Amino acid sequence: MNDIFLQACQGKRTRPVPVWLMRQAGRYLPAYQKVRGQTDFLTLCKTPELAAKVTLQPVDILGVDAAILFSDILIPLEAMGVPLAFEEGRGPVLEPPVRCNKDVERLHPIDPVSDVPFVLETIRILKRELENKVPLIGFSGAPFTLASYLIEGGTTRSFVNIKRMMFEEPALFDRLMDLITQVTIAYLDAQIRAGVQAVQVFDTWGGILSRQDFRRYALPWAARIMDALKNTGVPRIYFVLDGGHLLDIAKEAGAEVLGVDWRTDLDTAAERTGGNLVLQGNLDPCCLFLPEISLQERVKSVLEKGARARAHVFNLGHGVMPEIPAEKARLLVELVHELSA
Ligand code: 1CP
Repeated sequence: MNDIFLQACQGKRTRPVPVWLMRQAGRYLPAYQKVRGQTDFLTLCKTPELAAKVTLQPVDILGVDAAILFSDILIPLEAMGVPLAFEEGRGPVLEPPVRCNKDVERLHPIDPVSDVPFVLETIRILKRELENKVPLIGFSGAPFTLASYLIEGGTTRSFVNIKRMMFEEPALFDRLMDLITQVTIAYLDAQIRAGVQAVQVFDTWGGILSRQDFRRYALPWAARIMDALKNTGVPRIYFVLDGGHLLDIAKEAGAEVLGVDWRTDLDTAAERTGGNLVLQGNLDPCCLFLPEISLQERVKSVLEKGARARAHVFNLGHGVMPEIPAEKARLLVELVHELSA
């Protein structure tokens, strides 16, 4: 079994450095587009044979050192009682949004076995088909990020509704965050029981907060999730997009691996977190538009800076974009392996 990803998560400096890519399954891959051409996104997430198929595509095509379950962070929110749709060009829509006491009252905890059986079945299929070739990563959104989708009703630029609830009705915000956290713990725990070998918690919008507000309105619930999963022995990765100013605080959540986006160099990140954490990242996804020779220089630089951390898992600083040529993503994986061998 290729377990360099798990070894690095546990703090071992491996040769080569393991690499996987956030959103490694997706529209930049012609093989994914072929499946998506016949199925809408939510149906794809809810059809275990298809979700497993697209999960495996980047493992075969790119040669990455880990697979990540194909699903979406918004799936458990639908199971909590908020209708979810993905509209072409508009992104996710969660309607009606959660804004007042009555809206929070309508939400309910989930039993993953009966409410999201397709996720657990996808994991079981993947465990069979991967035959331990590479480890399987499970994931969830972080409570602050999930709350932002619930309260805003979709993607936002201003975050005015979530911040309004934080500041006008902190007790209601806390109650909503408690419920989301309870759901997320049950959801990740079920994924681990079904067989995932690491989990990543995506805090895509945590980075919009100041240090003071991140500590009050995001960290406690992320920390509760990490703490609840501690005894599973499965490595926990916490990724806060645009979180360079928050790294030392994010560390307090207790995950063994911190994801870092491209805005903060990994040597700086290692310094800010005391040098004893495993770091994951952090090539700017747009560097995949560079010609090979320049891409090679960038990969070298990320590897050199990543060597300052306790251990390093190579990744992009955020997800692969649909415009990236699949061949460049494959080249990236090859370069990481060659240059860190
Ligand atoms: O058209 C399509 O095929 C749908 C595009 C797509 C895909 C491929 C969406 C819609 N989600 C996904 C899969 C997905 N989402 C994965 C799969 C595993 C992998 O990495 O290969 C993962 C881990 C996610 C996680 C996710 N979904 C996040 C966190 C990570 C990140 O990118 O910051 C977020 C914020 C979402 C919400 C989401 N899902 C999809 C869209 C368009 C959005 C909205 C993003 C936004 O609000 O700007």
